[in-house]
Amino acid sequence: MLCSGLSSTLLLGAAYFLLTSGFSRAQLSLPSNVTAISTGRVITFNVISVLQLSCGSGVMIVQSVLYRCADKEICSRLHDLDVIKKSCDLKEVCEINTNMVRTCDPSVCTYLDITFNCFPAIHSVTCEGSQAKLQCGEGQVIVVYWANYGRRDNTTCPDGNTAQLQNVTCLSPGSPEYVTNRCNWQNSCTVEAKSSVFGDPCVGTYKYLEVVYDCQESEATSSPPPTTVTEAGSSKTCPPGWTWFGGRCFIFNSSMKIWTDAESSCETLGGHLASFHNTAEYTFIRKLIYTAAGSYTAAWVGGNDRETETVWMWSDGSKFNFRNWARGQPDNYGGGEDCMMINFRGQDHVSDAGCQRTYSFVCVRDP
Ligand SMILES: *[C@@H]1O[C@H](CO)[C@@H](O)[C@H](O)[C@H]1NC(C)=O
Ligand SMILES: *[C@@H]1O[C@H](CO)[C@@H](O)[C@H](O)[C@H]1NC(C)=O
Ligand SMILES: *[C@@H]1O[C@H](CO)[C@@H](O)[C@H](O)[C@H]1NC(C)=O
Ligand SMILES: *[C@@H]1O[C@H](CO)[C@@H](O)[C@H](O)[C@H]1NC(C)=O
Ligand SMILES: [Ca+2]
Ligand SMILES: [Ca+2]
Repeated sequence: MLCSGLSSTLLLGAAYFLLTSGFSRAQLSLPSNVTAISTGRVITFNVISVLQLSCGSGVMIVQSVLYRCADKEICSRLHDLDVIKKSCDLKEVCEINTNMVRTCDPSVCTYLDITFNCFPAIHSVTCEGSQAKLQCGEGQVIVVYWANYGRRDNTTCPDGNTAQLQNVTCLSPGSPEYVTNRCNWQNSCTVEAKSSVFGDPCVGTYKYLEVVYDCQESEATSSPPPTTVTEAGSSKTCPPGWTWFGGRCFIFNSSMKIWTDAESSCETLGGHLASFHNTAEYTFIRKLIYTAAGSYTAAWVGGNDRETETVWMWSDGSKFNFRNWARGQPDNYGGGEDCMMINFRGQDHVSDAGCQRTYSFVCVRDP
């Protein structure tokens, strides 16, 4: 399949059309008065097969996907934009395999150019059967932009057996209204990710609730008036230097330590090495590192199987439900890898590593 010889002006027009058509089909949008805080662009030559798009803070909407081909010709396919939007829209970080999306002739079209906008919002994911907790900082209120109870890919909430992950077009159109009514203008709120609440849009599929929301200063929101915070402890603040997320405080420390010394260092500060229990927390921790270090520096977190091989625990004692290990991990390589690290070689990659290695680390504590 060779590239068409469209001029770049024509092609950009086409890309815009594809964007608007793909948009309504996927039912992903933000209110039109929410403005982008930044734009991102990833240009890659065809040597790279896995590409990460990331909004340092906020969620993305992919705008265009173009291949640049020999003799300055440009190639674009509806399919590619759809695939990338499906994986990335309204997420903070996403990974795409360029082999999956390449429909233009790879021998002629040697680089891929993706543009996206970043909007100020939080993307929360809660697996079926659990309770979503949306929470804003002190003096802030929740504004819900979008929600879906169902399944849109086969990698989020992978706990079900494979057959329960097959339907990736499972949408419940009533979700935004339900979550908005329940949570808007509150400082925090909880929503059960259950079919008894949303109805069952696809029987036999293991579902999850996604909510995209923003926290806005309550003074800035004129009507309806924000309700008073009644939930005890929901709006405590973090000590200086710590960053609040989902009711806990996190800090990145760039000093290189072996895992046990890193854990002791966190304990000295009233906490433990960080734990995470959903994609939002994991993504937040990566973003925290990126913000502090300027790159996705490799770091220790609290996961470990030091006590009993293959029985993973968090050092803060919270329930260990993590499963999205990097491919082939944890492998207890060489018979002695009992500590969890993230950002291996700067990648979105969680693995077990030898506890005597030294890495930077992330601590968590209560507000
Ligand atoms: C966007 O518009 C809606 C009403 O259409 C309004 O309630 C909301 O406050 C606006 N948001 C911003 C960020 O201006
Ligand atoms: C998820 O979908 C991809 C692409 O459609 C497929 O290659 C992969 O095998 C699927 N994984 C599972 C667990 O079903
Ligand atoms: C997936 O679920 C939707 C309901 O949300 C249904 O319309 C669709 O037919 C299902 N697709 C498959 C492949 O089962
Ligand atoms: C990082 O850890 C070291 C060693 O425990 C400690 O001296 C330092 O204060 C920590 N830095 C921060 C920002 O907490
Ligand atoms: Ca081990
Ligand atoms: Ca390993």
